[in-house]
Amino acid sequence: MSSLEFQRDGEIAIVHLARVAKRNALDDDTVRDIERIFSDPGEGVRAVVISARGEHFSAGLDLSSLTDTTPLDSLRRSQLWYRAFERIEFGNVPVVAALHGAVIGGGLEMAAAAHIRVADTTTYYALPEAQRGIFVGGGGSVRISRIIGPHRMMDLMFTGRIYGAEEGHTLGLSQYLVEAGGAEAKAIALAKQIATVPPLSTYGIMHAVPRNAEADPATGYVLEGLMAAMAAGDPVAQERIAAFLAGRAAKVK
Ligand code: 1HE
Repeated sequence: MSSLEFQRDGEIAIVHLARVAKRNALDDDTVRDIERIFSDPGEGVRAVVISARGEHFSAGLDLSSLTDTTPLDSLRRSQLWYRAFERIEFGNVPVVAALHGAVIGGGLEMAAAAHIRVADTTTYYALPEAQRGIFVGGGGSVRISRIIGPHRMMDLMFTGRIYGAEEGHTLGLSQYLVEAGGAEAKAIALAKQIATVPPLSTYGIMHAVPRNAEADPATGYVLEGLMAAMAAGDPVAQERIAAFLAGRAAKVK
């Protein structure tokens, strides 16, 4: 693998962007590797952390890909990015992104596909595409605008505005904000906790929650009810409920 590192730690896997000399700018090979890894993170993997080597999470699209490009080349690249980030969002396992430094352009589009984002205080967010005369092409106008709202996204794109870690956190770009250098450790701890959620509940959280947020309510209730019925009938749920009723499981305090 050219610019990604893959490590196993029990039931979790840790993927590092490791193209430090180019500030983890995403070239086609890297995005293909992301598609491949997240399509099949490995037998027994129950959660994945995506983190980055160096001072920055990612400088976004490798802008050298755009020299001598045609509209069709760019369209094909977007299709590749859509497939890769769809594998993060709607693959088999939850993904926790550990952010630090620059989370720019396509780097933010990739992070937006993760289920949980942990940022440290060095993190900053920007969408400089339009400043360069281009446009988001990795799903950002769908995913980022859902997180922060289309008007905030328009502001970022029109003005080149940068959000710091605190501001991004307030707007939902991260669910956790930790001290400088602490994002990866926190992401790993969260991934290990997430790995204990039984598979049917995990499936519902990953696949039903975001779909139902977009669905008409009547359809959403049917999907949710079916998901709840499947999960409750699973032996692992029966065991866990029995354990609580017998006083053997943790209380919610
Ligand atoms: C790059 C890229 C890149 C760095 N493509 N080569 N993204 C951007 O517009 C962000 C552009 N990058 C930056 O603003 C800065 O590089 C950083 C703030 C991220 C880091 O600054 P710094 O001072 O630590 O590093 P540097 O000296 O700017 O960069 C180190 C090297 O990485 C240098 O190459 P070198 O051969 O001269 O050593 C840079 O040219 C190279 N580099 N970023 C290519 N992005 C599917 S649509 C998505 C569209 C987008 O993502 S647009 C956003 C593009």
